[in-house]
Parts: sequence; structure tokens; C-alpha cells
Amino acid sequence: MGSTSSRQQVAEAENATFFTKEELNKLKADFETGGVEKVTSLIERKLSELDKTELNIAVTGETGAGKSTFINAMRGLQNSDDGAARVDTKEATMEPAGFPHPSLSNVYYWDLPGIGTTNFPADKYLKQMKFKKYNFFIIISSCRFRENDAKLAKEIKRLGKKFYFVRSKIDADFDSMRKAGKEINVKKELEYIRNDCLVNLRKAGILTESVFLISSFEHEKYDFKGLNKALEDEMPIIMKSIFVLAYPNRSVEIIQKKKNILQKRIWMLATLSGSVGAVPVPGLSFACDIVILIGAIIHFRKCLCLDEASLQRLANITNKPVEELKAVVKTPLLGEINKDTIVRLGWRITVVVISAVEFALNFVPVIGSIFGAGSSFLMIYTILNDALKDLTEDAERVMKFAFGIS
Ligand SMILES: Nc1nc2c(ncn2[C@@H]2O[C@H](COP(=O)(O)OP(=O)(O)OP(=O)(O)O)[C@@H](O)[C@H]2O)c(=O)[nH]1
Ligand SMILES: [Mg+2]
Repeated sequence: MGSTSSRQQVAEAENATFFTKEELNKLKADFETGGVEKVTSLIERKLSELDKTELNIAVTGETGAGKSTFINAMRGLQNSDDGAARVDTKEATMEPAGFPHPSLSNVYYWDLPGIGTTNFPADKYLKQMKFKKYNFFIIISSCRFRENDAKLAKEIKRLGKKFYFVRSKIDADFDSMRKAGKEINVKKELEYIRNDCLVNLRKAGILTESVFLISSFEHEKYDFKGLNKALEDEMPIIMKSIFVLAYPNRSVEIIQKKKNILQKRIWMLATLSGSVGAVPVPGLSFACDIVILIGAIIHFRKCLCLDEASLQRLANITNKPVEELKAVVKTPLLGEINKDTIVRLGWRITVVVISAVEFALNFVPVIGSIFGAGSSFLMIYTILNDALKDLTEDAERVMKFAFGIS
């Protein structure tokens, strides 16, 4: 009994990614009174909400602090790549520029000009940057803590917005110490820098526990991962899934997180097809299913960084020929996806086992009934699950090969 209810809690918590408990109850009630037709509109609305929700992340700080480089790193780009934010040795960013994520166009990183230059003295800056439109802020500070860092933090706090304080170019700090012949205790030095930031923020009246020390050139080191985890943890549910999907593939963990999020979309997509399957017009259901399938697979590929452009970016970053990266991909889902690819996939369906835990348990009666509505649900559900599994495995293989992880 105890384990069933805790399993149910886990299932509910996991599914809460897209539906609130109230919505799930409504789905169930709607299904009982109006059948598949009635639940479809809520699912359609939810899917379009997921696609349209924008995430606007503002990156601010003094000129030269490393804002543009950080944005490029978060988008999986190098400063020299096409579409990268401009990086210069002189003041480079003159007005807020929105950089969409290279594959997911509803995620924007806003590169704000540096605060405190003659072009943007602090007071003018704070007025001009229209801070309200952003979901949250990342303040980037390099070398020493400056008065402008405190001003930014205070202004963002005054507007009731959340900020994350990031101390950048940690790699350069260590380089300088090395060049000065200093004996380095990495842990101690990091604590020293962290404390300095915290003390200065406190002096400015900002009580925060978290300061993130990063290098935009070394994602695996220092607090780069910790920063992303913190950003993710505090986002509202829908934003969280959008943020995770936008993150470049740098670890098995992130790829698995993406898989879990995408998996939750599968039954929604399958439900849409299930309802069309109930329409007794020969051919209509299949045509609609193909559109759903192709659309979903292309989306999965982008989220898992297996589209042509993402692979090319990874090749640039890791200095490996893109053909070598493609050679470790096993799925036939890499090139053009068309009706024939889908039909070939369909042949692979053998046994379908759908575990109740994959859905919120109290939603299972709805799912069970939809099976009866037509085999479309089953076909879409199985093909997309297979495709997602293959694509995830490929994404892991490519990432490990690219970064030389065994
Ligand atoms: N070593 C090191 N250098 C960095 C890092 N981030 C940025 N830089 C360098 O710092 C310089 C300035 O970086 P930008 O990203 O242009 O800084 P910015 O804050 O966007 O500058 P403005 O647009 O002028 O306000 C460039 O030469 C970068 O290569 C880092 O993490 N480590
Ligand atoms: Mg810049």
C-alpha cells in the first residue's frame, strides 16, 4: 500500500512537468463525460502552450566581463561561429540583442551592453534596459567586484526579479597565478573569490548564498554545471523543460533529462492521433499520423543536438570532422525524414508494453480507453518511443565520442 502510494506520488510529480493535478483531474472527468474528443482540446492547448512559451534570459554586467562569450557557451557556440554574439577587445555590445537558441526559437538569451562605460553610465543604463521584460537575470562580473555589480543587483532586486551572480574568467585567474609562480590550492582560491563576492554583495545589502564561479571556455570545471542546475531548479515547470531542452549536450545526465521531458510529450501526441483515428475516413488518420510523427522526430533530433547544424557546431567545438561524429550514429533517423522512413520504422513494432508508471496513475483509465479508439494511438506511441530511445542512445554516443569520454 505504502509503496503504491509513493509510486503514485513519484508518477504524479514526474508528470507534473506538463499538467497540474487539477488539469489531470479535469482530463479524466472530461473523458468520462465527453470521450476522447473532449480531452483533445486541452491536450492541444497544452502542446501549443509548450511550443509558444518564451524564456527570456538577460545577461548583464560591466563591459568586457564576458557576457557575450557566456551566452555563446550556453548556446553551444564558439565566439567565431555563425550566429554567435559578437566578442571584441573593445566595447562590443551597444544595444540589447536577443539571441535565440540555435535550435529552439522560443529560448532567448539577451546580451545587454556593458554597464558603466561613457556610452552607458550606470543610471542611464538602468533606465534604458527595460529590465521588466526578462524572466530573470545573470549578472556577470570578472576580476574584481565593482560598484556597478552592486548597482545592478540592487536594481534587479527592486524590480522583484531574480538574479544569479556569476564570477567569470576563473580560468584566467588561475593562469595569472601560475604565471606569477604562485603555488595554487584550487579549492582555497575558489573559496577566497567566492567569499569576496558574497561579502561585497552583503555590503550592498544583498543577502545571497549563491555566487557561481565559471569559465565560459571550460564547462566541465568550477560552477558552470551548478549554475545550470540552479537555473533549472528554480524555474516554473514549463520553463524548466524548455531550459533543459535548450542546453547543449555535455553530459549523459543532461541527455537523460531531455529524454524524460520528451517522453512526456509522446502520449500527448499519441492521444491527438488516437482521436483522429476514431474518424471513419480511410486514409485521413494515416496522413495525420505521418505529420505528427515527422514533426515529433524532427523536434526530438533538434532537442538532442542531432540535427545537421548542431552536429556541425559540436564538430567545431571539439575539432573533429563532422563526418566522424555522424559515423557513430546508428539510427536511420539522421537524414531527411519522410513517409518512407516512418513506414520502415512502423515495421519494427513488435510487442508494446506500456507501464502505468509512465503516466500519472489516475490518468490511466483515459489512456486505456483511448486504445479502444483506434490503433493510431498505439502506433504513434510505439514509434515515437522507439525513435526517442534510438536518438537518445545516439546522442550519448556522439557526445562521448566528441569529448573523448569512455
Ligand atoms: N579566459 C577567459 N576569457 C574570457 C572568458 N569569457 C570571456 N573572455 C574574454 O573576455 C573578453 C571580453 O568578452 P566578451 O564576451 O566580449 O565580454 P562582454 O561582457 O560581452 O563585453 P561588452 O559587450 O563590451 O560589454 C574577450 O576577449 C573574451 O574572449 C572566460 O571565461 N575566460
Ligand atoms: Mg558583449
